[in-house]
Amino acid sequence: YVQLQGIIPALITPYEDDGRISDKRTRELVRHLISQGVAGFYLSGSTGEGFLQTVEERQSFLEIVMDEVKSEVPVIAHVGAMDTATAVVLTKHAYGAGATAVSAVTPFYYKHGSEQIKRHYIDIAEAADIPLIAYHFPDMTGSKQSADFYRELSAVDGIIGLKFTSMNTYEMQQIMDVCGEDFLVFNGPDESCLAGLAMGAFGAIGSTYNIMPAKFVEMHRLFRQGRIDEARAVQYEVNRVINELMKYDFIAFEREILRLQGFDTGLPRKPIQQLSDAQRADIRETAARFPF
Ligand code: HMN
Repeated sequence: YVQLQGIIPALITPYEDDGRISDKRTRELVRHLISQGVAGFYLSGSTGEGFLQTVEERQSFLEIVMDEVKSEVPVIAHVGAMDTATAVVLTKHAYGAGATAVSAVTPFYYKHGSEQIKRHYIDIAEAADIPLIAYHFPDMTGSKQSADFYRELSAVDGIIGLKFTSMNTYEMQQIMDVCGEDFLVFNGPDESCLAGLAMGAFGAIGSTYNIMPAKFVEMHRLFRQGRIDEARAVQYEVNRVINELMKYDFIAFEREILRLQGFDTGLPRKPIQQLSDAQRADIRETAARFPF
């Protein structure tokens, strides 16, 4: 899995102007991001709007990306869903499509006990012979599992790691400590990517890597070389953009930035924020101040 050790965009899903998933725009965005040095792709997660798409759309999007990537970099398909059956269907498909791994957020909306959540993950892991990366995102799912829970998961055959999306790097470290070195933990929050790496994250999966890939790839390289002061300067730089992003829905903001960078990805699906002309102008001004 050493290839996954880097900056992995949680890919925006490019749509046509009429809202259908765009084959052409997807290929263009994927090519561009590979040229910027990203380590792989994470599809159909929060950023990819997987929860606003049909199962068929998620499947066809993965097929387009697999075809464009041609094994140059690993592809992780997020298969998470509220129900186990959907996650299993998506997992079988991802295996057939040749994805490197699947990932699944803890089942959300209903409040399940940890035994049920563990069962959900085991059912996904058993669905196909493809590695599974669990996904901890308590702010979004309302489900917060303990380090002990992840220790049990890490003992399950096929469950190889965790995407950890929370600012609490202490909790992340506690999980890494009990799960052992072979369990790959990926940093979720881009605004504290360097902190996550310093604490031991194997790689980083995030949404702003769609719009600032080269900056984060550079930061990661500096980190690996032990040039921490320089890496920190890059983190400060990207965080000024993330501060601007926080004024908007992050997906709406990133689609607008991508459009200004020459990659039209269409509008996010409702109910995600639809930007007004004034908001577009404000984002254009941000993009001019941070030309990367
Ligand atoms: C995904 O699409 O599933 C993600 O990788 C989510 C990712 O961790 C992002 N978190 C949220 O969307 C809340 C971050 O990349 C986040 O957008 C970034 O740190 C800016 O806040």
